[in-house]
Amino acid sequence: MSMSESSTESTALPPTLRAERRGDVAILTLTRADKRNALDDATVSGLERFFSAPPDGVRAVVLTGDGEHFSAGLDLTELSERDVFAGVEHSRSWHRAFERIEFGTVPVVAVLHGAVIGGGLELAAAAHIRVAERSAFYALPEASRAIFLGGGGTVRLPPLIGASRVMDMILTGRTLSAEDGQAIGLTHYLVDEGAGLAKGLEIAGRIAGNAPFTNYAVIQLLPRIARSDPAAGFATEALAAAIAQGEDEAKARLKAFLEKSGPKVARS
Ligand code: 1HE
Repeated sequence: MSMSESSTESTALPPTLRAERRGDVAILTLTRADKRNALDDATVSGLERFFSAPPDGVRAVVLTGDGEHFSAGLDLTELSERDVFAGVEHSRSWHRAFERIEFGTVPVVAVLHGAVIGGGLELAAAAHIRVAERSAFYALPEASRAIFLGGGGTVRLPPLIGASRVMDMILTGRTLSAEDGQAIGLTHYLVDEGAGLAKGLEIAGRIAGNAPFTNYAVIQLLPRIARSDPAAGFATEALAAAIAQGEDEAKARLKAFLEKSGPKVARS
């Protein structure tokens, strides 16, 4: 049953977003294929609402797009009407929405194909895992349009691929293929055309099987520890480790392993 039939959360979504449920995984799809899933204000605010309060029982989200492209980025038709102050507020609204993805309550797997451009790449960078079909291509064409990144890309992309590569992408507008993206760590999983959603669901299903607190601690703490000084990082890690091991779920899973009923780690 789709969530639009079963819960009130998604009734608040704009028509450019569709939420569905597969057990404890939600699929959130950009549905504006006729405009190449360009991100307008209503869509960005819908993303913020969805990720601020994922439906009850959802333990991971797959984020994808209808049509030939994941997202052409910022809806350029909305740009001409903004003055400077409105532009700052607009960028901040994207920051709020994407912050709810990166630092939300559940891990997010982005499934990418076709254009992953500008704000579309900033959106993908806010997800925790990226699956790319071979058609996916990444670009930051802001400079050629005489604008600037505004969806958090200057913050989120450098830790992923290095400030120097982001500099090159912005200044030259060059396009990276899904394979290029894999070589530099942007694409976590490279899959054949049409295989992205199945792979994304498989990964999300595995993630959903983790203890919710561990997933939460990973998405909340890992990026912050990576940006902090090591001494603060070690202290934060130690506290998280102690909290996690005190959870009933951890006790049960460790007991299961010691009693030979828990899973072993398998070779890849
Ligand atoms: C759009 C947008 C858009 C398409 N805003 N309407 N993003 C860009 O600079 C990318 C601009 N788009 C493209 O380069 C191409 O559209 C694509 C490579 C993504 C796809 O090409 P194609 O040939 O499949 O589609 P199309 O014919 O170019 O576009 C189909 C329709 O979508 C068309 O509208 P129509 O009414 O003529 O049918 C396009 O106008 C519309 N469309 N992309 C609005 N982006 C927070 S700051 C972030 C800053 C940025 O994101 S900058 C990057 C902006």
